[in-house]
Amino acid sequence: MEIKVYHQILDWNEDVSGQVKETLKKHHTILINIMGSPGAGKTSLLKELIQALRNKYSLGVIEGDITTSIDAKTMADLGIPSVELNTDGACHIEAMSIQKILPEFDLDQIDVLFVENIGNLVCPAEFDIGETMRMTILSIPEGDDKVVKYPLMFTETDCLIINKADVLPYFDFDLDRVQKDYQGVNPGAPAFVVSAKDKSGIDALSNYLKEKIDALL
Ligand SMILES: Nc1nc2c(ncn2[C@@H]2O[C@H](COP(=O)(O)OP(=O)(O)O)[C@@H](O)[C@H]2O)c(=O)[nH]1
Ligand SMILES: [Mg+2]
Ligand SMILES: [Zn+2]
Repeated sequence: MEIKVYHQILDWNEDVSGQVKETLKKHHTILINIMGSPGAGKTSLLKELIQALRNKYSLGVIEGDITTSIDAKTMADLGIPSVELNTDGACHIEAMSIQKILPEFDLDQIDVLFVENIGNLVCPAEFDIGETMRMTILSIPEGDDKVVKYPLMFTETDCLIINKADVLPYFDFDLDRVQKDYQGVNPGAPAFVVSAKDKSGIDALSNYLKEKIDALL
């Protein structure tokens, strides 16, 4: 299948995220911004969430990548409308690019549009891309000090997903510490411990998302 590729636009326009929000609202589409380090499991979890949600909602995906179409192809292979946003090396996505890509989707037919942001724990959190909600993924091999080291990524989000629970026995990763640190920077926000590999915790996460989506749609 041929993958449509867009290149990132970097003209600064602070009104654009507001315009994206307006467009999405008009079409009753929710945009979910998925953030986390390279390799945290963004694509793997998105695949699981698509399977869990696709019977109830119509879905679409924008795959941010600095060069390749690998993740966009994964989504297209699942039969989900999918467009790649190629940032040509840039380390985050901006709203201008989302605005340009939206016409690729028949938004009246899409309830939830996922955006897999560029793998990076720093600047994606600084840019409002017009999203309705954000999810931050941290995986166990990355270490349990990341919430305190990269606070913005954990403050400016709606929920934390701690992925790769299946490898917890092999790492000195203090789950309680991470949950506590997260509550410290983002009080009351939910955290989910999951594994995209053995599927543990995926039901709880998808039930939370269904509740959120139903309340927002
Ligand atoms: N053991 C384990 N490996 C995982 C899990 N989730 C993802 N991976 C692996 O981690 C690597 C990176 O995953 P990917 O979804 O591409 O991460 P992304 O770069 O954040 O999109 C791949 O080799 C996945 O198979 C998990 O829950 N447990
Ligand atoms: Mg990926
Ligand atoms: Zn950046």
